[in-house]
Amino acid sequence: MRILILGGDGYLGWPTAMRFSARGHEVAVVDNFARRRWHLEQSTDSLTPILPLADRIEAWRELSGKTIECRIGSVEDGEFLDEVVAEFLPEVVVHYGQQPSAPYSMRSRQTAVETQRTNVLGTLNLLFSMQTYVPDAHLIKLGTMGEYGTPNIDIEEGYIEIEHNGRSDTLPFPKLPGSLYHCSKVHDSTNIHFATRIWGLRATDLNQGVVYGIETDETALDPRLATRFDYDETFGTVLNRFCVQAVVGHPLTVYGGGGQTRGYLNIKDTLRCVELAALNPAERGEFRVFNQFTEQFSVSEIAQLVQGCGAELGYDIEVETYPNPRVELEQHYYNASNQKLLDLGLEPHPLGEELVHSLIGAIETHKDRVIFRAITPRTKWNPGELEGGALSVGQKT
Ligand code: USQ
Repeated sequence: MRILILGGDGYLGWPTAMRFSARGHEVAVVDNFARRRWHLEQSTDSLTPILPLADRIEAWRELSGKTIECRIGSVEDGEFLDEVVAEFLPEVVVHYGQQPSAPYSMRSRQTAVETQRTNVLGTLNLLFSMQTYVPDAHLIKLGTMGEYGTPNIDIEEGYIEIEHNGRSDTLPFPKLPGSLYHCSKVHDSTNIHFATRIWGLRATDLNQGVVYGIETDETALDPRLATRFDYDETFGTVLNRFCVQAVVGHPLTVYGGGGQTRGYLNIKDTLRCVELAALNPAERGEFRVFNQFTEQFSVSEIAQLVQGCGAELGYDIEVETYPNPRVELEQHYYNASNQKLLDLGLEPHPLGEELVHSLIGAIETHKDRVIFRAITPRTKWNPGELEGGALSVGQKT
């Protein structure tokens, strides 16, 4: 297949590009290096040294004998996207080209506007480019489990059957996003669903949980193929952050009560899920939603796991409760369905001691690159510190 990957220089985009290329697909990547720029602006960096995109692609060609095409530009630029889509004529578009951080979106009005402009307008541009040039292509969009929030009912995969005043219908599952980043993903879902219903496009929204891990089959081939690994308060996800904190002797930063429960998955499973979606496309006019995670954990459970595994490796790890900089429920019901990807053949890599040990080992290799100041949480959801934030609306705990 001809597969276009937007955000192909990122944590997930680069390994995905190599995976499809390794499987013999024709791959082109698009990136505007926004993630590298955001790091530069806050004087932080990936823990793993990463090569410039052109050098990574060259290293991949040298090692695998396969070519990955590359276009530099922004998804917010509709003319650029039209050119890329019209020229490459993809059969599958994998869209990771977004601002992915909840804290970044909550830092200021400027970063919130940038997040929604990049994410919402980028996806809208893409929908128009696909409608015009490749209406039969399959859009695989990275959504987020955070679109649903933490409702006091079971979370279904995208839709819920509702009975109301004696009538029933299957409708989009209600959304309670927990940051302006998560809101951008909800807006995207609405626009994509619209484009499938009205223009007959085909799309799969992968509502992904929190991703952890550093290694995929392809990144392990050579250090030049490494993907980025963020641990700073803005772009680092919780398990990756805790493992770095363990190695550098920083107390684990559990926000608030630690009962916040989310779906999690290994980066290796992300690649498999995207591959399964590509191999089993949605129908014309179908907006398919898969919940993309393999297990559920609370933040405290993640901290305990890292503390225990670290102890076995000789680390004396403290777990510290930080005043929660976010407005989120710290004790809540959480039970989300994730059956659809399993039905397509996903065989999860469960989170356990082996993974944490190998993650800590990989981090130790780059320990001298850790920027200590980047770890402490600083971005508050509500700088005014109002009691009982708006997120409690609709919650019964
Ligand atoms: N948390 C801590 N301590 C930390 C960092 C995070 O207690 O040092 C807590 C947060 O308060 C939150 C949970 O851990 O309750 C998860 O936070 P996270 O930063 O790992 O993940 P999140 O902000 O939810 O966002 C990440 C990705 C995002 C993706 C999302 C999936 O950055 O792109 O959409 O995970 S989900 O969480 O299901 O919405």
